Parts: sequence; C-alpha cells; structure tokens
Amino acid sequence: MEKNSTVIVVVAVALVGQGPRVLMQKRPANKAHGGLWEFPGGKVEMGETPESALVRETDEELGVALEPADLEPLSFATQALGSAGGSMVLLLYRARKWRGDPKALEPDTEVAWVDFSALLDLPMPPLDVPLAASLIRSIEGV
Ligand code: 9L3
Ligand code: MG
Repeated sequence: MEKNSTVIVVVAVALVGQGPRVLMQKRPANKAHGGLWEFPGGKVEMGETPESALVRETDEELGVALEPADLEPLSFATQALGSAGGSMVLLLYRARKWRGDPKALEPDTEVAWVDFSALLDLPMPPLDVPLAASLIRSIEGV
C-alpha cells in the first residue's frame, strides 16, 4: 500500500514576559504526551492561516487575545508520524504583547510562567524541546 503523505501543521506560541520567562502549558493526562509541558497551541484547521489558528487556540485555551501582527515566526521542528506515514510540523511564534491574563481554560491542564534558566529542565513533547532551545538562543541574541 502507498504510504500517506499527510502533513499535520501545528502552531504554538511563546508568550514572553519579564525575566525573561515564558508561559508553558501542561497537557491533559489522557491526551498524547499527557502530563508534559508544551508551548500552547494546536492544529491548523481548513481555511485558517497559521496565525489565525494561533489566535483561535490561545483564545480557547488561555483566554488571551493575540494580534496576528504581534506574532513573530521563530522556528519550526518536524517529526515523522510512524508506520502509517505522514509527518507533523510544529511552528513556533513568539509574542511580546497580548491582552488578558493567561488561564488554563481546558480540562485537566495547567499553566505556569517558567524562567528561561529552568525551561530546558521541564519534561516536554519531543518537538517542543528544540524549539525551546531556539527560543532561548533568540532572546540571548537580542
Ligand atoms: N503538540 C506538540 N507541541 C505543542 C503543541 C501545541 C502540540 N506545543 C502536538 C501534540 C499533538 C498534536 O501536536 O500530537 C496536536 O496538538 P493537540 O491538538 O493535541 O493540542
Ligand atoms: Mg492544544
């Protein structure tokens, strides 16, 4: 059988505050990568741009309002999806401005502000690890 060539596009945001620190979200125990800490976000749906998907996801998950113009593309990471074929790409954006105080709105999730010096100590899904390293480098370079 032919392997499928589906690409799942996932977007995530680094909300960066003073410290510097970044808002991380703990995934629900019953989902893929349960209990690990990720950059908030989710899958891009049909008819969305990556930026509009991120505006929707952060509204749903955190109650935060983002402007597409305040989303700076930072880095991406890719992963093969296993024996069924296909792959996933995770695009990370950085935001320095948003409206609202981020809250964990979805069941069985938590949010935490994490100092950059402690970020790489957090247990993260595989795609988030290299993106966390890129984020740290991007701020060190400023
Ligand atoms: N994922 C990984 N890191 C992230 C995000 C937002 C998502 N920072 C992965 C977990 C799932 C897939 O992307 O395999 C879709 O995410 P969700 O819809 O389960 O949140
Ligand atoms: Mg999500």
